[in-house]
Amino acid sequence: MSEIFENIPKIPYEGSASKNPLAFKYYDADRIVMGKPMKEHLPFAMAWWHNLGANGVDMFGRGTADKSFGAAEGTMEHAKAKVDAGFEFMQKLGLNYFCFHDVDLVPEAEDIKETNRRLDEIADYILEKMEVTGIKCLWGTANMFSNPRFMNGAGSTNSADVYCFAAAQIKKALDITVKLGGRGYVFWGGREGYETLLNTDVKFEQENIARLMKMAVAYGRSIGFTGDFYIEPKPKEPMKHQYDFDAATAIGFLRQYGLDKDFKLNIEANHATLAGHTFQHDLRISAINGMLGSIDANQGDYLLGWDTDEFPFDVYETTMCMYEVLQAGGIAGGFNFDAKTRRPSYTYEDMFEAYILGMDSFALGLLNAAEIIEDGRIGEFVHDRYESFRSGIGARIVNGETTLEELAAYAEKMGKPELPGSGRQEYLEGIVNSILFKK
Ligand code: XLS
Ligand code: NI
Ligand code: NI
Repeated sequence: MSEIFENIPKIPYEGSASKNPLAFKYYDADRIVMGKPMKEHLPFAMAWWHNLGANGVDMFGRGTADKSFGAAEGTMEHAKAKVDAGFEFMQKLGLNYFCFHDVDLVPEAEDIKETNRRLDEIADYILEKMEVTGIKCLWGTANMFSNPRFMNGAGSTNSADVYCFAAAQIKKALDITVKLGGRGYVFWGGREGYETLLNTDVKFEQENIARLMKMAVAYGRSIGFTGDFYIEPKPKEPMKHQYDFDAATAIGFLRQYGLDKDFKLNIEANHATLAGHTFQHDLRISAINGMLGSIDANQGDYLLGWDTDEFPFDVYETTMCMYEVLQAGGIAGGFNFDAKTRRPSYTYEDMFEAYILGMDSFALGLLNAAEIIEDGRIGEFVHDRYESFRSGIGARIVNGETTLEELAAYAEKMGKPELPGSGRQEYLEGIVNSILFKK
């Protein structure tokens, strides 16, 4: 088979002094960090939709990038050309995983039976490539937000017929995910929300979403899916208000409907910041609840209020992300680059340079986070900050041995507590800088 990215070699690691745009500066797959090679800490995945589909189209203009890969778009030849391009791309970058929506793989037909036939055909084709290359599937999902039928959502729609259509898509997407050995299955509820409460029964819609997820879990387990289901929280866009607002909201929902044993979260950086949180915040909330499943690795723009899906560049962010991941003992999922090149970056080289940036930013994040942990000053500070709860009245509170009356009596006797000790934020931020920047 002829090469698609003809002038692009396999991307080597050359170190931080390298000026070669098509080389890794920090991502050294086999370098051992805290006892494990980088590639195991960082199971990177290619997002089929952005990398092989997004052509830079926006609300003001048509695409700038050619993603036809030599075939007419909307055909099965094109679907196969995307597979060829995708596997060549992943191999050249040393990416070991990919993620997909059903409609990223094949053009949707008028009749779902025909769409499903096409999905079977492409899945066989992908499987052959997986066997030859050793590349694996990180997760699959069904696109239940683009087609006009989903204008009012999928699980949250007012139409029982549309709900059944959503079920059919999930069933098939699960079949394909299982066939390709996917580690996870994602629900991103892009249109599971509302525009106005004047026409919406929120309670009913949320219950219906839970019913659909329960059926998905039952079906998935019945066909041998042993991985995690994920909710990918996002507060808004495309809907004004989305039900899976952030990690805390999604965890509450999963627990309320008894879905928390089968589900974890897929945390996307840009979604966390849209919710008014840091990326690190949503990772921490997921991790402490045993819900940190996978990561959509991208970044937003603090000046723009939408999901810009940029490639990770901000090394403070990737450092804090990896600080959370290392402390959580790693993740069962991976790091999916749910990111696209900017509209004026329309060449094949741009596609590679974008992934190199993202992978290098996370490699730097990993190295920095490992050093912060090994340095120990920050961990020790946090530990010491709660010292007053390790003995005396504090220890008795933690052990559940006190009553409110007793604490009130203790306070009265004490008179006035001392100030709780400096938080020393500036000192701690200085430690982070001294680890990040060694001039
Ligand atoms: C959109 C989401 C989407 C999910 C998969 O904002 O990030 O790409 O990751 O449906
Ligand atoms: Ni997103
Ligand atoms: Ni995403």
